[in-house]
Amino acid sequence: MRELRGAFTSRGRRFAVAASRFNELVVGKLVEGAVACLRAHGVAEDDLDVAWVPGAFELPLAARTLAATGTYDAVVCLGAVIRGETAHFDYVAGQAAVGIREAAEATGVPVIFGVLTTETLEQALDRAGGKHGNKGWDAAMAAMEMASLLEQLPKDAGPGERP
Ligand code: INI
Repeated sequence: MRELRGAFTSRGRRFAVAASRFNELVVGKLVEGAVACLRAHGVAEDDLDVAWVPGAFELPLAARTLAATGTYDAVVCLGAVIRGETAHFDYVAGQAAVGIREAAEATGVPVIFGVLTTETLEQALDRAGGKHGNKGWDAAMAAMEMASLLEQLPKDAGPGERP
């Protein structure tokens, strides 16, 4: 039996973060967490790009475009959809989730779902460097783990086209 696990040392790897400006008070903290995590694990400044989109609904297209360049080992999507602020919470959150999964499947590049979906702004802040940690950091960890794991998997096993 072989057991395969992704590693978190990421020196030499390249990552993109797609972040939404909507609820930027929250998302800015998620970005800080993700960037701090990637730097702490050896990712160089030149190997890290952050692209801002208007809202979480736009994350899938940006993520798919970034992933399809073949430049990045993984793409981290960061956003915050807060139910209290919108009647179309379910559409925005649902479409972001589906689109982010599809971006990964279409490209074969890990695209990580780091979108908070909460009832209130307070709950979102709790998860963006507050009492429940920073989900941006967690999303970056998932990106590194998946980049490493995919490198170990047979190259013809996955969907999409690996760059
Ligand atoms: N976008 C978010 O990222 N979070 C939200 O909570 C949100 N609300 O509340 O509506 C939101 N809406 C904007 C949406 O993502 C698109 O940018 C917009 O509909 C244009 O396509």
